[in-house]
Amino acid sequence: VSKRLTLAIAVLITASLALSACGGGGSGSNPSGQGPQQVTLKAEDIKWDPTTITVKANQPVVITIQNTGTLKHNFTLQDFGVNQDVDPGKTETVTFTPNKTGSFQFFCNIPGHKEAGMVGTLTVNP
Ligand SMILES: [Cu+2]
Repeated sequence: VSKRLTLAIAVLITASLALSACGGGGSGSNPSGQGPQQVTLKAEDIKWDPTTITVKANQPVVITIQNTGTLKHNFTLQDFGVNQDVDPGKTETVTFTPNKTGSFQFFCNIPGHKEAGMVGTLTVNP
């Protein structure tokens, strides 16, 4: 058996292991026994409360956004493709799975709000 073939087999085995580890889906298959990471975020006129969110990578995150202000607000998290409007007095939820670690900016995309301070930081830990 050539070295190259051995390597190819090793890669295949690793890939199938990784696939089976991610498989399963559905409820109750989370090895840590926890559900999604739940975060509640308030959109106020004109700021976020809290302004920092910390989550773990590769686990679903559910953010409940409560607009407690009198203006329409929006939650944008470009790095993970999240863009959700929230009307005054309304609550919306967004779900995403952070697939990279680091610090990412979230903000309100209503004109002027980001500039006025509706900016926060999502930290994704390994
Ligand atoms: Cu806003």
